[in-house]
Amino acid sequence: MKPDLFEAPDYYNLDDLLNEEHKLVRDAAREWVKRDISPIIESYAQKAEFPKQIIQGLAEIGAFGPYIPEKYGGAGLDQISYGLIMQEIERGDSGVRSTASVQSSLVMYPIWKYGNESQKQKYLPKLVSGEFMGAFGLTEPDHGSNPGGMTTNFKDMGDHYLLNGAKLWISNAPFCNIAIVWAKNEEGRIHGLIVEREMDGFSTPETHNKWSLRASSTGELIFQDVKVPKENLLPNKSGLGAPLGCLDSARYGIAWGAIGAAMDCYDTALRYAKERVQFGKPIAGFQLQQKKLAEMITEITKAQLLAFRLGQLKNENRATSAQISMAKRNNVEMALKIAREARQILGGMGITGEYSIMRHMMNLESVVTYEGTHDIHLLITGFDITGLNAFK
Ligand code: TGC
Ligand code: FAD
Repeated sequence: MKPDLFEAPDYYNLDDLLNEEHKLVRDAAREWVKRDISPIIESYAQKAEFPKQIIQGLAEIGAFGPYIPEKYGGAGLDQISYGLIMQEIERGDSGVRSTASVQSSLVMYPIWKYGNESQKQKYLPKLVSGEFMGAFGLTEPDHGSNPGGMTTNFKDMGDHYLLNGAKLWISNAPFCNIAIVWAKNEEGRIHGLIVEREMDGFSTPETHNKWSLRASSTGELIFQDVKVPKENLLPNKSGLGAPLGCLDSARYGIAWGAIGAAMDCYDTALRYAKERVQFGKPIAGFQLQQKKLAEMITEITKAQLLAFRLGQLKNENRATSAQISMAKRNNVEMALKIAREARQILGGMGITGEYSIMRHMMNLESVVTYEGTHDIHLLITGFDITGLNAFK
């Protein structure tokens, strides 16, 4: 792969809106990606393997639960810092950002928000440091966009719960130490359970042959009469709103992360277009290529503004789920379109692993599907503005 010459585009001087802490956190993540991700990521994606050695570095740049309070080992950062970290990591690779998103928003967040004090003390510091890695099991083979229909269930056996069922498409599953599993009790109410790898009857087979997120490890969570101690139930929230609340946090991070992938594609295409000579001049001098590049920077700038404003609203606890859906949907679609256009600017070179663009493009096909598909987020906006629910 070519050396990482990335220069972040900031067409509207958005840096002026960031405070010193934001810039420090962002720059540390940016440097780490340049040093520890860019040189290795292509080969891990080619061999479809998660680079486990990066877990320590992710912990050191604060990528695991950056907003978790210091008393649980977190950095206590604000939501804009969280977004900036996701942006920088996804500039390197969406799969690496996935690992950090799941750990932060889908494992630490529910323990922090719905767990009791002893669960927080037991798990959060180990998740912050990367000693424990987590997975989040919501999706099932027959229930993807409609998680409320899940069939994974647990029965009260007096001194423990008995868990049965299966989850599919679970990021981090093959190597997780714990999984937050959403399952129905005997009354059909959804609860979150903390399932530990060592529990008998729990297995996590890996999903192979993905063309997307190849450097991220994806698998199943299978529960066959798993005895879960009663103290592993998250006591402070139940119902579908509990997992959906975690998704709000993860979708917010993705809205920022997608900007990183788009920035990398744009920056690569701009540099290439200025260097590549055809018909006696750099292809950047042709109007058709300028149109592509000008539209890219316009869309990136709009996405940056959307994410920044959403971050302000999140910091004030005023961001609605529908606003988060709009940003996730818009920014991922923006990044996917930019990846496709950038790939064309590089001509044949664009399909090789010498450049990051094709890997970003393939990754974004997952990002546009997980955490709520492009269609589902449009319907969430449709419901919000009309008051009419297209899901029912
Ligand atoms: P609905 O009846 O509308 O709602 C059920 C209850 O949930 C509440 N609610 C929310 N609460 C918090 N945050 C949200 N975003 C919420 N949206 C809804 C709602 O108020 C209600 O509460 P209550 O108290 O009245 O019961 O539910 P529905 O069954 O009609 O479904 C709605 C729909 C389709 C929007 C939702 O189910 C959905 O978002 N589907 C998409 C599924 C999805 O996003 N799955 C993601 C799986 S995790 C993943 O992909 C991780 S990838 C990680 C990575 O690698 O980065
Ligand atoms: P389906 O729900 O079957 O949808 C298929 C198509 O139908 C889509 O185009 C969808 O938009 C459309 N559709 C569905 N319902 C409607 C409707 N009402 N109106 C119009 N169109 C509709 N899940 C987890 O729980 N944890 C994870 O860690 C996780 N990681 C993932 C990692 C990867 C790489 C991938 C690919 C997925 C991951 N997922 C995870 C699962 C992901 O959230 C689901 O794939 C996603 O929610 C869509 O579900 P589905 O694939 O079953 O598609």
